[in-house]
Amino acid sequence: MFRMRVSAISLLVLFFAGFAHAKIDEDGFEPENIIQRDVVIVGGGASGTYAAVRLREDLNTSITNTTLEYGVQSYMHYGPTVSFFERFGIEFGPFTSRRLTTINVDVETGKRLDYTPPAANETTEALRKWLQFVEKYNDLVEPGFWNFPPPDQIPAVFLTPFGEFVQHQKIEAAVPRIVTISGVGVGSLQILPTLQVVQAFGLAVTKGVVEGTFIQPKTSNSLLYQRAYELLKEDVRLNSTIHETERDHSGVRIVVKSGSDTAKTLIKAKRALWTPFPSQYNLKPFGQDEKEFQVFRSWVPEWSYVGVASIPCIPENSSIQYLPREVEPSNHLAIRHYPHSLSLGTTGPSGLDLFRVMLGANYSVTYEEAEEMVTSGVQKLIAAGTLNYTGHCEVDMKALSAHNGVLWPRQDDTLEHGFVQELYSLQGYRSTWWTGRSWCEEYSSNVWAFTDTVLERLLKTLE
Ligand SMILES: Cc1cc2nc3c(=O)[nH]c(=O)nc-3n(C[C@H](O)[C@H](O)[C@H](O)COP(=O)(O)OP(=O)(O)OC[C@H]3O[C@@H](n4cnc5c(N)ncnc54)[C@H](O)[C@@H]3O)c2cc1C
Ligand SMILES: *[C@@H]1O[C@H](CO)[C@@H](O)[C@H](O)[C@H]1NC(C)=O
Ligand SMILES: *[C@@H]1O[C@H](CO)[C@@H](O)[C@H](O)[C@H]1NC(C)=O
Ligand SMILES: *[C@@H]1O[C@H](CO)[C@@H](O)[C@H](O)[C@H]1NC(C)=O
Ligand SMILES: *[C@@H]1O[C@H](CO)[C@@H](O)[C@H](O)[C@H]1NC(C)=O
Ligand SMILES: *[C@@H]1O[C@H](CO)[C@@H](O)[C@H](O)[C@H]1NC(C)=O
Ligand SMILES: *[C@@H]1O[C@H](CO)[C@@H](O)[C@H](O)[C@H]1NC(C)=O
Ligand SMILES: CC(=O)N[C@H]1CO[C@H](CO)[C@@H](O)[C@@H]1O
Repeated sequence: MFRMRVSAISLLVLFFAGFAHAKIDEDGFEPENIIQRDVVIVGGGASGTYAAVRLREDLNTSITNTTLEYGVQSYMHYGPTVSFFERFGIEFGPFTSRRLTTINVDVETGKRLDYTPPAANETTEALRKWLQFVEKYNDLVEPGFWNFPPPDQIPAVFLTPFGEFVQHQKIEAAVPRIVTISGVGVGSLQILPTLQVVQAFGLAVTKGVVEGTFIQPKTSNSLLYQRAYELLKEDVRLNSTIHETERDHSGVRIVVKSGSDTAKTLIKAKRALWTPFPSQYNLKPFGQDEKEFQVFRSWVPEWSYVGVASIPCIPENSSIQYLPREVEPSNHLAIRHYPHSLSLGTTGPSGLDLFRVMLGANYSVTYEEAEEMVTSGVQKLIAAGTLNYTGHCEVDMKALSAHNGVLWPRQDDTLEHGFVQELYSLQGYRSTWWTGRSWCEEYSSNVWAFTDTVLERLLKTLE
């Protein structure tokens, strides 16, 4: 992970003083601690890795990079996905998921809920309607929001609260599938502008579900990233911390410290490409100016954990869904009407009692609290007699990782005041380009397709 440390004073100075006066003193760096590149990429996840491979290998640019992390479950047959796999010799096949028996329980008590989910044919029917909707507007949002209409021309449906939209279109039956796959809207699904649900569940992913065309690497999801790392490693600085940044129209200068190295390194690049989610915490040492701060200041934080736990008391091949009681008897739209969501589903291999843990919350949750929420969730099942199991059940968390993030601001009139245009006006501003899931639809394939559209524009400015 990439961690940031920066003093409040340098933040104030960078923030308020702008960049007319250089503050990073180059004379303080030994020549071997100065790196000069065309592009420095911050963040080595899906979009950062993709951009690095494309820039250095295909677009003949020199880069400097930071972290690399893990992969996901499945991918869409969309954009550059297949060619990116092929480039690294990643064999893939159709995605198959395990058949699990769902047990819906009350998130507060662990008691089995009297909830009837939509029938499979109803879900399919509703998803087809959603598909028609996202297909109609796809050009406005994918790849990326470059063509998004100005405030007075935004389609009204995008601004409609999702709950109203769903009722009007009578597509309630699509809701459980949309939220299970995307995790969208914890605590606020019904009031989200429909546009934000489109961002979380757009055309490519909907097609993947309706047509059953998801793919997955044959060996592992991380192989792609391992091979990309092997290829790029000369230009990668893992576990680095940004200390200070100066950006202006002529280029960027970033001071980083890597791992346990004591010396700081000065990276001078013509352009920066930022890929992590743009929270105030992440951006602290990146020297936001007033214009950037106005765009990023009021994004909505969201807490999310994914992990694997051994839970011997839950029957194999089940999926426990913790839902608010309001879903009874068949109120699909209420499925996220609770400040957190939790699900536990068998992962296999058989006999090991392993469950994938997915936890989302609209309030701050630490690692310790996340673990505690899982353990107490399991104890509730036992106390409520849902599992036909008495006695102690030892929950052993094997892995747990945070996927927290920030979402677009949610004040009623944000979109109507041209938020999307203001966001995209930052592209190229102060020699800085931006990619990653905060800028487009949120799946790997979408992020890769969008990254190509950013690189194309970035490179034009280097000509
Ligand atoms: C539980 C879960 C399941 C998912 N399943 C799927 C799936 O099946 N299929 C799919 O297509 N998509 C899936 N996704 C979405 C997918 O993970 C994202 O689309 C993709 O990772 C987004 O890429 P990104 O580059 O924006 O962000 P990331 O891949 O998260 O990369 C951001 C990188 O920046 C680093 N970073 C963070 N902060 C800083 C900082 N301050 N400075 C420097 N670096 C920093 C991070 O460590 C990370 O390496 C899933 C997501 C989650 C959370
Ligand atoms: C890549 O850049 C180098 C150095 O600028 C140049 O010599 C080389 O011809 C370029 N290659 C391609 C394929 O553009
Ligand atoms: C789903 O199937 C049931 C019976 O199998 C049928 O009554 C119902 O009309 C179907 N619904 C849709 C939306 O096709
Ligand atoms: C979190 O979700 C709850 C339940 O839906 C809601 O009442 C509350 O306002 C949400 N909080 C935030 C900060 O969105
Ligand atoms: C990252 O760097 C810190 C020191 O800044 C060190 O303690 C830690 O072990 C490093 N982690 C990895 C994975 O290299
Ligand atoms: C769970 O499903 C797998 C196949 O996916 C099967 O091999 C296994 O026997 C099942 N376990 C139980 C307890 O039914
Ligand atoms: C518990 O037992 C009841 C009655 O035999 C059964 O209907 C139910 O499915 C069992 N629950 C689990 C989780 O196996
Ligand atoms: C371009 C760049 O920063 N390259 C560096 C990547 O990281 C390795 C190891 O820290 C350095 O040796 C490279 O110089």
